[in-house]
Amino acid sequence: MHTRCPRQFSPQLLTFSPDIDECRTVPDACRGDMQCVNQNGGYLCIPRGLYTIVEREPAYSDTSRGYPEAEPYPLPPPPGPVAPSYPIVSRSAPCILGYTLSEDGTCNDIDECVTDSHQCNPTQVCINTAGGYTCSCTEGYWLVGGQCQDIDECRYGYCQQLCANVPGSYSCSCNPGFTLNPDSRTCQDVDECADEPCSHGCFNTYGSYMCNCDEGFELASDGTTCNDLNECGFSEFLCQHRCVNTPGSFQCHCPGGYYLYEDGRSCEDINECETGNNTCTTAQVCFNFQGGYTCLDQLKCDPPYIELSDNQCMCSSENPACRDRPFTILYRHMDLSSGRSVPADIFQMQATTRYPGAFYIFQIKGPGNEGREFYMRQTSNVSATLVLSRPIKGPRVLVLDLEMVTVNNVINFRGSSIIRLTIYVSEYPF
Ligand SMILES: [Ca+2]
Ligand SMILES: [Ca+2]
Ligand SMILES: [Ca+2]
Ligand SMILES: [Ca+2]
Repeated sequence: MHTRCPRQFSPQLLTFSPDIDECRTVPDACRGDMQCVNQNGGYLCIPRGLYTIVEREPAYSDTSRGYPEAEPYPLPPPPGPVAPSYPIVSRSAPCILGYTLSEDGTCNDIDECVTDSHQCNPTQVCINTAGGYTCSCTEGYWLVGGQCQDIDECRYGYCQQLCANVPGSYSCSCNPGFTLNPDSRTCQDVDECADEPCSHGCFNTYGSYMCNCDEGFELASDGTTCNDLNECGFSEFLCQHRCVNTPGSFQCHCPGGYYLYEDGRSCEDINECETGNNTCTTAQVCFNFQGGYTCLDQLKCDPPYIELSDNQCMCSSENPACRDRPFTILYRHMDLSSGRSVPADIFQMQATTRYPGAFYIFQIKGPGNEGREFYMRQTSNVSATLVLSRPIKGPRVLVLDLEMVTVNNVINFRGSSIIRLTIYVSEYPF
């Protein structure tokens, strides 16, 4: 029988015409894990392992699908064989299978998809081909047992972090601290520090970030703000006198009469007599002590005493009024820190003249030692030490008369002299 169909549309003639094997000639005809299967007049890309041999026209084509071709992921086991579909046509038709005779006598391809003469499964999509048709699955589905089933992309690790499978597709998302890349699959760390979430320092980390604080601050429980450290609360010994907390630091303060030493913590007495920052007149003598100073008036000896030197009064033995009075009164000044540990030797006195056969008695006389903070300890025949025996609290000014009695029994002599010691006790133990 003669047909007037164009030669190139005749499947019978195609069978005999030399087909080009694109799978051999075209480099990378199929990408990824797709296997190239040569066809008459073309080739197919199908997932590897599904078919080892494809005969004639396959019952389905997967070339339109993007996933398995683009992404080399493992695939499920191959489905069962699918019967090729051909339209049923009358043997008496003048055209070959799949073609129909038109009014002008030519054979035209039957669009089985339009004429509804295909046998594609309802889940499948019919694609018309020259002389036949194929049943295919839409994107996101694959053929399993003749049915198009959703590909569970999550099962095959399409997403780097979080995956949600949906019919025909999937969607990736990321854990907190990550953002989805433009490829919609991989995730990248968010640089949270770019938004300056920390009140002080910020360190970006993979999947998170960390705040830190400047010196003198500590991280609050919210992990981002910094609270001042109250250094003064750490130790009461941080400052010698008073600690004042400041944001990020602390400051030591000293009482009046002191300056803050260069260590920033201890207090040193201001020597007002040396700095000149005092109110003493030229007639007075400036006496410095811990935390203050005093101006000593020029010595005036009360009669019958007469002035012997700048700091000593004398009562002449020739003066009857001087009988039973100390021969000399020597004026001395010293300072003493409050709370000084006891016992402490604080003052030494010594006989300056030694009479043959004489001995000496040292004692504290008069007011000034009512609290019995002091006693005299004789250290030799001619010397004694004033000992502080009880803690003493300032500010106080004490005046002690330290008496040295000279006794000479050979010549029946008894006389005394006094050191009038003024002690300035500071308010603070420094
Ligand atoms: Ca899916
Ligand atoms: Ca981060
Ligand atoms: Ca502080
Ligand atoms: Ca001073």
